Amino acid sequence: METIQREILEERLEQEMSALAKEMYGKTIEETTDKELYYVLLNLTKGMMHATIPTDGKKKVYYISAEFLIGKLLSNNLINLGVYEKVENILKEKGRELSRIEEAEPEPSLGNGGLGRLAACFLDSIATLGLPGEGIGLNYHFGLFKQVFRDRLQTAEKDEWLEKQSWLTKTDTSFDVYFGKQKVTSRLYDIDVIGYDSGVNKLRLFDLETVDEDLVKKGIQFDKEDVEKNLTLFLYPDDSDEAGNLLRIYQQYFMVSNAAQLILKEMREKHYDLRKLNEHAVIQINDTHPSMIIPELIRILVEDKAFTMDEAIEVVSKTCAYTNHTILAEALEKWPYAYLQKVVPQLIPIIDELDKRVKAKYKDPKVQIIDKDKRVHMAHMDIHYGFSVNGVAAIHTQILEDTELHHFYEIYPEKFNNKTNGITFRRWLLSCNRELAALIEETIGSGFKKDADELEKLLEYGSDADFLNRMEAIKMEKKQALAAFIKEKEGVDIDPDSVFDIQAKRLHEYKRQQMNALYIIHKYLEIKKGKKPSTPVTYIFGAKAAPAYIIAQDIIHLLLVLQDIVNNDPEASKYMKIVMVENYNVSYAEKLIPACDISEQISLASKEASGTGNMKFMLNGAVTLGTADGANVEIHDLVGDDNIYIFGRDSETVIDHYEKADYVSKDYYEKSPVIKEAVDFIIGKQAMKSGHKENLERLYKELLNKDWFMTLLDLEDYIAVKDKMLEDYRDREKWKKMMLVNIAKAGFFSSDRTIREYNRDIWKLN
Ligand code: Z2T
Repeated sequence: METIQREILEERLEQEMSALAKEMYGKTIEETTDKELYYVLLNLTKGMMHATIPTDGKKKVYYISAEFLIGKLLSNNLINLGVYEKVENILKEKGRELSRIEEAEPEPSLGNGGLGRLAACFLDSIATLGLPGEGIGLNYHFGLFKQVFRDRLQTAEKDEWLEKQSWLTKTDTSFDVYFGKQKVTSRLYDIDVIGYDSGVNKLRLFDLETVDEDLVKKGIQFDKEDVEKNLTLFLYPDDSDEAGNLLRIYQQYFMVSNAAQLILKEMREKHYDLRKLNEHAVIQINDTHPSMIIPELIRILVEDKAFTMDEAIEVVSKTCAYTNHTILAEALEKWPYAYLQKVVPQLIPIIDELDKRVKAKYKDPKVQIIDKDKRVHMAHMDIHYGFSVNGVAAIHTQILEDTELHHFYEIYPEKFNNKTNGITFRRWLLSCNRELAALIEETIGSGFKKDADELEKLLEYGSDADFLNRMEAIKMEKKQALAAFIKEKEGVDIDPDSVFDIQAKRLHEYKRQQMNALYIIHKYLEIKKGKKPSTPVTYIFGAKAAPAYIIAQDIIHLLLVLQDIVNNDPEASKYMKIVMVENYNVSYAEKLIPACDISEQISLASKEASGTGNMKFMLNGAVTLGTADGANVEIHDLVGDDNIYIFGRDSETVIDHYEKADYVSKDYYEKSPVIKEAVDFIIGKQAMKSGHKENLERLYKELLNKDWFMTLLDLEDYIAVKDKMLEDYRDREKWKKMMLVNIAKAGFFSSDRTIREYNRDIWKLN
């Protein structure tokens, strides 16, 4: 019965596919180009009508975020619709390879890193759990930027990802948005968010029809003042000058004004009582970029809906919840009051009122919205005028409560809660590692796809040689595939028999790619002195640096210089290779992660709020080399001491160093010949030959005289633990068991679990 039905569906799918190809291109499937066939599948998928998740009479969550790093959608949508294999089979019979067709899809460039990817995983899980909810954000024409290496330096170009035919559907919805007296008109585009074996939600992306792509001249440069033409060109425009800061405020207000109007329109259409807004809507504010939704909603309720200020503040406060994603002070938005006055004068009376009420109640300068320098602390507004504040990993929330937001925690202990991040296993296992998913399914059944905790059943196979060998063989297959891809894309030969040691994440000093670089230098120098490593290692990096973040660019430069030196050294390259991949993005992550042996999670303890790459690597059988930071702490708790490599100072020690201001990097440099030698290499003759003096000297001085993220503090421990890890890698039986335990214990990090917790504690949708 089941097979018959499947055959019928397959036959119908094939008919529709062929009909579409004929209609669109006058060709048979066999005759279409890869790109054409991608468009056929895009339209086929968009046309597969699936039940929208019902919202009537229910509360709905609005997840507002500056980023949605959704990745390519074709294969994930096919998987979630349950037709991936069928489509793959149909194509195979016609001599076509679905995985090749996937390459023709451009990756949406609507995010930059963890925060944006988390938002995308959350949308997948919200839909999969059948919860009514949607994402609201902006449609950036050129996204973050496309990274191109020139002369071993990062350069930024516009990322032209938007095509005429895409997953976006233009809607009739459009709103007027006012910046003081200046009016612009928005346009809403929707993307279907297809749950796994479930219904469909929507991602709502606002754009501006007057945006002029020709405004972008060289690289990513454009006139920052022409808001009507530039508003939705780029995510996170360079904010190193005033115009850039103002533009970010314009973007944020544009996003939340549209969001507020969309939400209120829906309330009106459903005849809901706005005085009970909080019973019908919950707004999750994803870090502080959307924080202006609070004063904006209050303003609309007071000005247009005849609410008193008290009433408006009360109902909005019961509707909005805030997620904090960092404790880095410099990343907490504090807009100069004068900037807000200039961009959104209509919000000023509301912000003044909110601030006045706080000042009347609390004298502590640390909890004020407007500080003595007339800067508006967006997070402070969220905490006072929202009902929930959450961190994104246990240790992160603990630090917020104990240290960073302690004064708020004392006022509102009931608002604070932890929601440890998660990842969608549909993309980060089923889609990116079909081979491993199939092995797991064959071994423990398919239950893990809906209930990730079932992965624990794998623990029973810890002594099953057949299972362990097949798992190991899949890792090798994935390493070979990655090696081929890297050869094609980067032109670098790497050996799948070497250990793949991968650090892939945004470039930031606190994440300490520079520490990894110093390790590599140390190993290189050892080889040059005649100490040959017993295990060849391929060090792989993927990272974009913000164009205004100078030191981050210098670190990329160092990595590219090391790649040049080491890979071209016939003696050293037998034992080590370095690849800094160009334009790391979600699609690249999907190739790197399944092929990884060692997952580098080496942030300075206390600084990485959670990390989510750490979870993806673990799920795919990599072993973590990490500090006791973010979600690494929870990974450690789950897998135990024997299945993870933890090194470095803990968060208490680090916080103590900051409080006492007693960390002096130069002391560590002078005390340790190993550290000195590695750091000196940065400005040595060899590095200078293929690198640029200015960049390398700046980085050297930064490490020696500042090293704000304490690289040298942990370097020796890092070297020792990493060496031990590489030694253990040679014990294949031991390593395979570690892989198994990591996969089996990853269930906790399913974003389905995270979303269930958001719903249980914050959203309360049903
Ligand atoms: C971001 O990706 C993260 C934090 C931010 O703080 C901003 C951005 Cl764009 C303002 C990351 C965290 O660094 C990472 O630890 C965390 O896993 C991720 O957000 C999702 O919570």
